[in-house]
Amino acid sequence: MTAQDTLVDTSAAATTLVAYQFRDDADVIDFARQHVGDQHPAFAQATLLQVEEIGDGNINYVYRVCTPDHSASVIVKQGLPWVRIIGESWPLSLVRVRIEAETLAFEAECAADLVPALYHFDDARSAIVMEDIGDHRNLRHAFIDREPLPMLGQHMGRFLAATLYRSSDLALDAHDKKVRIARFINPDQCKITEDLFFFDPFCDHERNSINPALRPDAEALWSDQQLKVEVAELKLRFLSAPEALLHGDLHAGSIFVRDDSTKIIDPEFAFFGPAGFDIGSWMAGLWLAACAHTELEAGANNAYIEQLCAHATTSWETFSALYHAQALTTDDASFAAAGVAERCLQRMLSDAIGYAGCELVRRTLGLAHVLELESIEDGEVRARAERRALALGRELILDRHTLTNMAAIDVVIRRHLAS
Ligand code: SR1
Ligand code: MG
Repeated sequence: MTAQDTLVDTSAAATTLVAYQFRDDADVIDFARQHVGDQHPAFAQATLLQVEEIGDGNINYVYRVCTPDHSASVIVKQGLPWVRIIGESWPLSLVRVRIEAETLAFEAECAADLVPALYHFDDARSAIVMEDIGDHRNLRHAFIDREPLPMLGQHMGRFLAATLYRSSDLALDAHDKKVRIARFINPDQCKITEDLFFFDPFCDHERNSINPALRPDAEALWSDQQLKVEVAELKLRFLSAPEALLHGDLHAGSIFVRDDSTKIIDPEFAFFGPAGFDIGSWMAGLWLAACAHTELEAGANNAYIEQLCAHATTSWETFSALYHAQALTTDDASFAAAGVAERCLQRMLSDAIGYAGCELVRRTLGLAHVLELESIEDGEVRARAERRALALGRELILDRHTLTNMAAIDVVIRRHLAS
């Protein structure tokens, strides 16, 4: 169970041992045994356990501790004070591990079936023990294999509606909300997003990774002054609008799936920010996969592209219906007036479309790319798919205030996918 996106040049990984770091397999196994207990009796009673390091994400170490026949298992995730695949030259606060644990607990209150169960958080060792969801597979691979995933849109819409509403000002007492905002201040993780999502891809930054065949398109985008102003506005809202507790990194690599089940993992980027950020990050993941499928297998993928577009529509429809229903139950008289819920939803949609646009651009030009596009081996062919993502991203950012409903957005998406 790891979160997947792809980074360039991962050669300089850290070598220094940190005092609290797991020393060896036995150390990981002892830690898991000690902290699972009643929550997973079959695991607690197992006499023989083994461990494998399964992390292929960018930031942390992830271990599966299991019986030899894999009949009982848990996941142990440990953070070091830097980005795993870069090393000590990119330090990172360990507060992210506590924030991940507390966000998982909050998400479980909202939608227990859609997240792995949290068994234990250990501050001293910056480690989390949680449910193994190894019977699910990463959504990126499911997308590449064109899995239909009939429940995906409904599950994601429900997750977003529950987490974003229940951490909002409509649901929380104002004092409680301020305490929560403080508890989820997550500056190092936010700084990664502020840089990698909102800044680098919109200029010729050394951290970018750009397909040479796409270079002229990137240069044209960098000279678009109107676009920079719109991205600045989106970044300002990211920095200054603590509307709801966000997952904060809701790309397809943070989602695991079965036909009948969806699990959202890895909320280490959680903080109170604009609700549309999570919604847009999620929808952009669908549209990035759709862009990849325009070139992955010529002529044969229209049906799957249709399904990906339908997931976006279902996600928004499910989200907006559930959010609206919850908003009508608010205890705060200020927010009970007719039309408040609709106004909130309109704002979230235009933000979501803007943030989706940024995600499309950053996964095409920035440091961290997506496997769906990267799996297109031929650079010229990949550039055709990436060009669609770039052009779509730009239009969504620029037109987010006039694209006021999902039907209009869907028309724009399909036009770019067919271009
Ligand atoms: C160095 S971290 C690069 C990216 O991976 C994470 O999952 C976030 O998406 C971040 O932007
Ligand atoms: Mg992650």
